[in-house]
Amino acid sequence: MVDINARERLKLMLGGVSLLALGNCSGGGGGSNSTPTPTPTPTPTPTPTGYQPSSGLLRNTYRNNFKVGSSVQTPRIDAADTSIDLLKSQFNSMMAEYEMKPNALAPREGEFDFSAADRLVDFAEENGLEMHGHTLLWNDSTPDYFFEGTRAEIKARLENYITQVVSRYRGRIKSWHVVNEVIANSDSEPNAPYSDTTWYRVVGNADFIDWAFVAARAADPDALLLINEYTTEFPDKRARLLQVVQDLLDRNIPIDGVGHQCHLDYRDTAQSVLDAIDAVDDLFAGLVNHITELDVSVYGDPGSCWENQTGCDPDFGANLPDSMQATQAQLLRDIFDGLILRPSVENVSFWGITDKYSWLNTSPTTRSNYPLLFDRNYEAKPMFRAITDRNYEI
Ligand code: 9MR
Repeated sequence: MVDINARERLKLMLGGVSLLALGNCSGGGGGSNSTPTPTPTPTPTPTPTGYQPSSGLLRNTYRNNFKVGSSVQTPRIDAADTSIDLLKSQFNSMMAEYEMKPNALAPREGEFDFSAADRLVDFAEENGLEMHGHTLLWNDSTPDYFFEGTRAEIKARLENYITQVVSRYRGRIKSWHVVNEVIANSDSEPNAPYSDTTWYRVVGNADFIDWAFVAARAADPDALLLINEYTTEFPDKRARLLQVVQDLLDRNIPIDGVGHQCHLDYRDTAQSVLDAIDAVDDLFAGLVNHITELDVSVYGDPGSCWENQTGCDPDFGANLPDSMQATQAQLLRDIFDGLILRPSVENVSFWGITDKYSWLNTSPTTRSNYPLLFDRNYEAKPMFRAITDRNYEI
């Protein structure tokens, strides 16, 4: 099937006639001695199919509360994809989906490649979008050389990396996800409350977290420094995260807030997300909360699907039930209704714009997913309407 978007459909319907010309299409006329011309059949004004949000609706709805962002993939900018028009028209914040990870910025020891990241930071500024940095330290997307050598060498390399990256964009990045996914999923994991990562194993303890925050603060004292984590909506995971944040604060490690990834699925509750914000607020007055990677999967897979792709929910294909869209929309509305009441929440970012390019179409298995605000034809979905229009009936 040829995939055309609303704008292209509009162009096709217009058949190359300009909108201005259509507007002036007023029928016959002419001088008194001219041969009467037949009244032309009026050309119907083309109406775009689907709902068309006004420019700025999403970001303006929350302008007194928080910025609304999305991750961005550079190839979409290169292709002038319609999702980039939506980014500019509806959002006021962005981050790189992969171009600011260590394997993109420093693929080989001693070699930096800032070209893609520079473009994204420039793009954000040119388009009035606040830029956020994702992510300085992660177990994934990190070249092996980062883990080689003695503990002192590993520390020096990490500090140098963070110093180079953060100072390059000093004053241009609002927040950095300094460490990503460093919290264990269960108390029975070997290094709980920390996750059992290569970082932990080569350093011998969790000191790499301290090194990362200290180096980032020195390189850009004005950037907000966050710990970014998934499933903070689960109480036991959250407890380990809070324990680690408390420990960092007790030792004066410079941390400014918590990033809650919020990769949700339709079964999640708004309360569980809001509880995570409240838990940070209750314990740590002054820390900010960001929602960093929001999406709502239409699948409620068991752990085995993530571990070895067994037991995954069956593919909806092209036939997503309306009831599922309604469930997602209600969940998102309830979350946003709660977030606006919580002033520590300064940024709410989605992990993408259109379902078409979501990571969830290939993770944990290849399947059509529908987790974002815009559909594969770039039209705003019930989730978008639920969070931008009080009167929209879900
Ligand atoms: O969506 C991202 C995907 O395109 C990348 O290939 C992958 C590896 O770099 O990372 C994905 O984003 C992850 C994010 O960086 C951290 N939280 C989980 C996200 C989904 O895996």
